[in-house]
This record gives sequence, structure tokens and C-alpha cells, in this order.
Amino acid sequence: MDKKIEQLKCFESSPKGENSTTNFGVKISNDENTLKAGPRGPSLLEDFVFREKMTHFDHERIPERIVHARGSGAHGYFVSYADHSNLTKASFLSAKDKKTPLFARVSTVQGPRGSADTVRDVRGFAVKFYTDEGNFDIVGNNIPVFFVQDAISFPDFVHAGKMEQQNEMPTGGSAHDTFYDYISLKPETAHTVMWVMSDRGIPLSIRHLQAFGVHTYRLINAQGKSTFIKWFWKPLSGTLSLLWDEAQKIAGKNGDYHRKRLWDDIEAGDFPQWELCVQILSDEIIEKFEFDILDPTKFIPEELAPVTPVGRMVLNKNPDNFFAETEQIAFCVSHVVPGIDFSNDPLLQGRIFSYLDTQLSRLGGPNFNEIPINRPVCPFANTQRDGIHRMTINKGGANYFPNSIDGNYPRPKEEASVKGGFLPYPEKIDAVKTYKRSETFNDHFSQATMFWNSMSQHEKNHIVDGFSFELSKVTRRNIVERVVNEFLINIDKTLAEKVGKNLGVTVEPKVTKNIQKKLVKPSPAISQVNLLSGDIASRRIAVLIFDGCDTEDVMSFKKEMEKRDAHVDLLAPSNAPVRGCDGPSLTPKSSWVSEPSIFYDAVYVPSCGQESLELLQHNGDFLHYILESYKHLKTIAFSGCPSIIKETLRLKQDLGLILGQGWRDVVEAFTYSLAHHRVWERESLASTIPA
Ligand code: HDE
Repeated sequence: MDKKIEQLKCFESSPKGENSTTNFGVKISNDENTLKAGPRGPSLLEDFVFREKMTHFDHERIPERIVHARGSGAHGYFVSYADHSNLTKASFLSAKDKKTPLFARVSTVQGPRGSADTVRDVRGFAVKFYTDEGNFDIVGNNIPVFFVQDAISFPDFVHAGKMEQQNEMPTGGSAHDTFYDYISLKPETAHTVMWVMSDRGIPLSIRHLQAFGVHTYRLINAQGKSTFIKWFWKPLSGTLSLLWDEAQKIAGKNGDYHRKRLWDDIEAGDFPQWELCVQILSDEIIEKFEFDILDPTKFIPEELAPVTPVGRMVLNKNPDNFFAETEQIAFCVSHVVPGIDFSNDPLLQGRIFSYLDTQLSRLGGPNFNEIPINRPVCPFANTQRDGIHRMTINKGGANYFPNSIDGNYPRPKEEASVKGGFLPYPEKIDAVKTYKRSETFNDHFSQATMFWNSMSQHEKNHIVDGFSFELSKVTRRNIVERVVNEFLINIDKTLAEKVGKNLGVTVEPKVTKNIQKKLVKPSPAISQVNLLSGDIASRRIAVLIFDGCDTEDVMSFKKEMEKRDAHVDLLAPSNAPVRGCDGPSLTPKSSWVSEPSIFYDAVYVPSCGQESLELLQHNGDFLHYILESYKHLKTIAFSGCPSIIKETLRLKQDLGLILGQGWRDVVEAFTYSLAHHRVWERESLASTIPA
């Protein structure tokens, strides 16, 4: 068992076979009636059992995170691929196969705790490594750049992006006036806004997210050598997204979609995995890079600085208690370990302060490090004492340093650099205090344009659709016009024209002062077309079963897909078992209505007899299932009954709409198409489908 899980075990409580008591151990004799003056009389103040229970309940909520309130977490571990001590003395990277326990939490940013998972938003991706030299947190996002360059702008940005102050709308979305007002007045947001309006803003699931540390950090080795790096998480399942229509429908049908998919995969033993990579920024690369490595609105294309895997993260255990673990975990950018250090990125510098500060109010005081999920697995000691909910019983006479009473303990490690104490990189600073921002941060549009130019045609279409949808919700016309004529136009003329056309805005570019633009080469590595996993492992397939279907065909297809590590669910018109044409009945997991096509990546319809075929042709739920899957560009296979496709639905057969006689006929084409995620060639035809 890993060290963290072992540590958490000490705090577990499972009251099997135990009688209930008050929190102070007094056995409770009646837990359904308050103490009253007679059965019909008033309740008595002396009823301490009732008062304790009710008081606890009244205080069961803590403030939710101001951003990233909605999140899902899991335990896991990290395995280092090698001894990376040439780069860093961080102990978790010091040996091949070294295993470190961790907890990861993935979140949306804007919405409150109860908001839907599939809204268009940035996703937070925070990982706490419980290393043997202290906790190390990488608090990253699924987008490699950030909206603003300096931490002092963060509160304004968040106020503008979250629900509007007068009416708390919209919940968890950026499609509103204040967001677009702010970004169009703040050109440095352009690059990140492009990523959010792209498919990256609507991920398929948590295991399909790429993630990034965003800022430049330093790695320091035992010789004191510093290397600038960026952190990069690459999902082994590929980087995949939903379609916007799908994302919106899922938000209504199952707000917990991402949370559930992660939970179910882990319960099924299908553990999500990512490679942790570093992008090493050698002096040569930094020189070639046309932007400042301290500017968090810029990212360094993989084509310029390759991304080297240093280890692998596996999420393999769901929390036992959401509040105790996922809610109370406290990520802090300041949690670094020897061998890792910060850069002077002004956004990062502000974050080093903000995270610790926010935990004080969220978790109620300075002892949040003692909450089980936050405790390091290595020993810890210092002279900090007392405060709300202090749990440690510090013994001995000295709560100060230096002291002569307790042998001068606790005291810092001598020769810290050699023996493992944290030492900052001794960067020489000789500067004048100023509020000025570096001029090397001035180019706000070149990389936004590069992002656009790196997209495939369908990805570009989605960005146009994303902006058009969002801006159609903005009520103030002057803001919409400003977005088109002073913001999008500086990114790309076609983008501005297409969005302008959809909104009825004439493109009349305003001359924006101080626009400096460089021609930056596209980066194919950021197009999701190039980020497929190449297989169908972990993908979800709906097999539609019904009275009269061929059960042998169903079960053989299911087995074939499971061999390829896909998840297969049998779904029927209702939750009742169906009768197969050949005798045996099949029990569905659920019904077509409660597990609609939007929850799946592909659909299979087994062969059946003529009688069933006629019933299917008149079953609205069935026809809707197929049409909606078709509209969402999914792989669909019919191992018989092609007349439904050809005559009833009049759909055009394509690479992802596979018709055959029996499962053997369709299985390879089905696998191939699903491995490509969606049938993009179908997109314009699919827009004609009324589903
Ligand atoms: Fe955060 N951010 N942030 N952020 N952030 C928080 O800390 C903040 C930024 C990120 O699962 C808060 O514990 C400032 C960038 C994640 O618990 C708060 C600035 C990146 C999470 C905070 C930023 C992030 C947070 C709210 C600009 C990606 C969720 C609750 C200077 C690199 C962690 C909390 C979790 C959460 C502040 C910008 C990622 C208020 C001041 C850039 C993943 O402290």
C-alpha cells in the first residue's frame, strides 16, 4: 500500500456494528425524536443530543473555491522513468521506477460547486505529489497560456468572467457581457481566449485532457545548475473533445458527466494515465524564441523545444469521502521541494502568495496542513504553534528557535544545499523598483494568430461557431462590435469576417495603437487532429438491443470491443430484459432514454428479423438515437437492417456509417473509425440533420 493511503487509513471511520453516540462518546437512545415536555409539548433546550447534531449540520459547508469550485479528484501514483538528477535534485525524479503517491483534482474555473462539468471553460489540472522530501504541487491548466500577464489583474479578470454581479448569471459560462467587455479591452487575453473558444474548451472527458504548468519554472540539480523548463502532461488516451451541441445537451442530461466517467473508469480498473514531460528551455532555444519566457500568455511550440517524458501518472483510486479529500485538498503554488524553483513570471509570483492565502479562509485557519489529505508523508516539525483546530500535541519546552532547552531543536538543516534543505536559486538581482511591465511582453496577437493558423479546417469552424454562439448572448451591441473590430480582426481577418457575418456586424477594423505582430510559424503539434491515441481503449460504445435482436451477434461484438479495451453498454427501449430472436434474453444496463447517444462515443445496432425491423422503423427513441449520433459525427454500425439507414432515415453511408451483415463484417471498419474519434468529413451533411 502506498504511504499516503496508509497514512489516511489512520483517520478512517466505518461505523459497522457500532451504536451511535454523541461526538463525545455518550450513547444515544433516540435519534428520531427530540426531547419534549410531553409527546405533544414544546422541545426542551436541554436536549444536547439534538443540539449537537443540528449545530454540526448547520456548519457542514465551507466557502467554495472562488475559482475552480467544481472539481473531481482521485488518488494515484507517479513513476519516474529514469534518474533525472542531471536536471534536478527533486527526490521524486531521482531514480528509475521510483514511485510517489499523489492526489489529482481536475476542475472547471468559472462555475460554482454544483455547476455542470461540460461547460465551455478552461480546466484546472492540479496534482499534489507526496514526495519523501515534502509535498510538491503542480497547479496547472489544460491550456498552456493564461489570460493576463500580471497577478494584479487576476481579480478583475475573474470578476468579469464569473456570473454577473447583479443577477448571478450565467452559471459557469463566459457567454455574457462582462467577459467580452473585459477581454476586448485587454488585448493580452487574445491568445488564451482562442484556446478556450476552440475544442480545448469542451473536453470529452478528464482522461482526454492535455495539461500544462503554464509558467516557466527552474529545475536545480545538486551542483546548483539551473535549467528553465515548462511542465507538460500528455494523456495516454489522446486529447479529445466534445462537440458544442453535445456539451450543452450533456450539461442538461448529466451535469456530473466528467466526474462520473472518471469515477466509473477507476472503479472498472481502467486507470487514466498521463506522461509528465518537461520542455527544456536551453539558452539556445530561449534565444531563438521570439517572446519572453516569463510572459504567461506565450507558449513554446513543441517544434521549437521538444517535450521530454520524465515519468508517468496513474489515477487508480477514487476518494473514500469527497469532502474530506477532494474538497479539503489545498493546492499551493508555493509547495515546491528542493530541486524545483520559480521564475520571475509576474503571474506566477502573485500565485505563490494567493494559494496559501485563500486556504486560510477556505479551510478556516493556518492548520490546514494537518487535514489528512494535506499532510506530507515525510516527517515535519517547526516552531509554528496553536491556531484554530490545532491537532498536533507539541511536547517539550521550546516553541522557539534558537533554544537551549530542547537541544536547539527543531532547527534548520545545516549545509542545506547538500543535505536536502530548500535553497532558492541564487539569482543576482540589481534593479530599480518599478510598476513598469517589460516591453518584451507587448506583442499580444502573434501567437493568437499562430494558434488559428495551426488549426485544421473543422477546428477553425468550431472556433467561429464558439465565438458566434458566445457573442450572440452579449446584450450590448458596442461590446460585440468591439470584439469583432478591435480584437478578432487583430487575430485573423477571416475569423473576424465569419463571426461578424454571423452576428450581423460589419467588419470595419479600428486602428488599434501599438499592435506589433510577427509572422509565427504554425505548430501542428497543437491541432487535436494530431493528438489521437491510435486505439479505442476506454472509449464508450452503446449497443442498442431490442426484442428480436440477434443475441449471438450482440455478445460477439461486445467481446471483440472489450478485447480492444473499450467499454460496452447494452441499452434497450426500457430497463426490462429483451428477448433475443434466437431464444435467450439480454438484460440491458439501462434504457435509450436514460443513457442517450451523447453519453457515448459510438453506436452499434445488431442484426434482427423483419418483425423487429418494422417496429424499430417506427420507434422515435431509436431513430433519434441514430440521428443524434450521426449529427455528432459518431461511428455507427448496423450489422443488418440497412433499410433503416437507407430508406427510413435516408442517411448517406460514409467511413463512419458502417453497414454489413453480422459483426464480423463491420468490426474492423468500426474500430478504425472510432480510433479517429469523429467523422469530420460528415460535418456539413450532419448540419442538415434535425436532431
Ligand atoms: Fe489559480 N487559483 N490563480 N490558476 N488555480 C486557485 O486557489 C490564482 C492560475 C489553478 O483543484 C485558487 O485553492 C491567481 C493559473 C487551479 O484546488 C486561488 C492567479 C493557473 C486551481 C487562485 C491564478 C491556475 C486554482 C482558488 C493569477 C494554471 C484549482 C482556490 C495570478 C497554471 C486547484 C484555491 C484545486 C485555484 C489564484 C491563475 C490553476 C484563488 C491569483 C495561471 C488548477 O488561490
